Amino acid sequence: MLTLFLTKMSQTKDTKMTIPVMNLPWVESPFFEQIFSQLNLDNETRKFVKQFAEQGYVIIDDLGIENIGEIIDRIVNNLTPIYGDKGKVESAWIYYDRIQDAWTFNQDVKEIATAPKIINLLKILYQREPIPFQTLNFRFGTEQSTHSDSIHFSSVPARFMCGVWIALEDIDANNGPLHYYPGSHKLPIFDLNDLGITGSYQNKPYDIYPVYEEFLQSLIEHNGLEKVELYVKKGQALIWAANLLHGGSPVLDKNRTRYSQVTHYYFSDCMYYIPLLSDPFLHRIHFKEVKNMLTEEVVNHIYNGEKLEVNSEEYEVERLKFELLQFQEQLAKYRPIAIQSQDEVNVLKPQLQTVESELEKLRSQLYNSKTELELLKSQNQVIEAELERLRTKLYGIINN
Ligand SMILES: O=C(O)CCC(=O)C(=O)O
Ligand SMILES: [Fe+2]
Repeated sequence: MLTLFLTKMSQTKDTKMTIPVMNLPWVESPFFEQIFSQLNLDNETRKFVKQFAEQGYVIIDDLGIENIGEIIDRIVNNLTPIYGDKGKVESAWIYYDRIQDAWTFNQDVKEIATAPKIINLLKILYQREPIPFQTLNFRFGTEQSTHSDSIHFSSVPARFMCGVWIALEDIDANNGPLHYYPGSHKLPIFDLNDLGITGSYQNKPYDIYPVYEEFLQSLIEHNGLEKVELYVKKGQALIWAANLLHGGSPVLDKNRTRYSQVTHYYFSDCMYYIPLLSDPFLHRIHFKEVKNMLTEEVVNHIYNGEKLEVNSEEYEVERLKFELLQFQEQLAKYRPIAIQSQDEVNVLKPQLQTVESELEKLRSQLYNSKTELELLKSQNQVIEAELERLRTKLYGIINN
């Protein structure tokens, strides 16, 4: 099967093509129809390419792997005991029902992710070397809201990324099928900056992620996009384009599993980064270290053919510096207030002391007055008794 045919063609002098060679996957090129019409492809390839270019996805009935049924059963059996854990296992991450990069310890997962048939199909679609760089294994439907993988994994030039999703058991409406919106890959790629949000240096980017998800829902409604759920049999697969909107539908039957495996692919000769955490115009790009499963090597970042040194840790250092700066700013803001408060305390303290001694004086005056009052009261009683005695005496005299 023809794979990397396009570069050769566009370089051939005697070709009729006068089509600009663009920094875009040819299946996403504005010149796709012209390129396509001039290529001599067999019918099967034509159908495959056209479906992907127009719809942004294609369903693959078999991965071309012998004993695929046994391989899938082994994956399910071997991963089942570790689902539910949380933590890092060598280079893999287990997060309850999601295992990231099981390919690093499970040969069967890797075999599916690097299946030669898929690699060849991706070469046809992208005309560059596919780089399988991440696997995700799920045991239940993810119920993940609709998104474009382009906000998580992007490239320069854009759109050199895709996902391949394989059913590890039969999927129907009840066990949380994958869903997607045919043709949505043709929309512009949106990131947080398009929504007026600065995403870089976020400590918890997923706190702001719902804003993006809600935006996509509005976009879908506004464009009248149609949702399709993927009901496939064990072993069938779906390839989706970088910007195809997709997600996980609700799990209607909570007793059902939905074993599945996704591989994310980049393509050679690009720069790779995470838009969700980047603001290129603030010089903040979260470059991604990309390890190619096929070679087990970290790939080069390349810009227009030129290899660039990219330090993925630099971003983290800069982010921490930024955080420190913010702390310092807060400190600078509150310090004068604190100093002022201290000054005020210093002024108020003697005033308080004066008031307190005054209060003490008044208190003792009050005490003295009280004793005086008691004294007068008892004198008064003596006088009144004397008066009463004299009064009685006087009445006695008068009455006699
Ligand atoms: O499997 C799913 O439900 C969604 C997976 C997904 O969105 C992805 O791996 O990019
Ligand atoms: Fe995704």
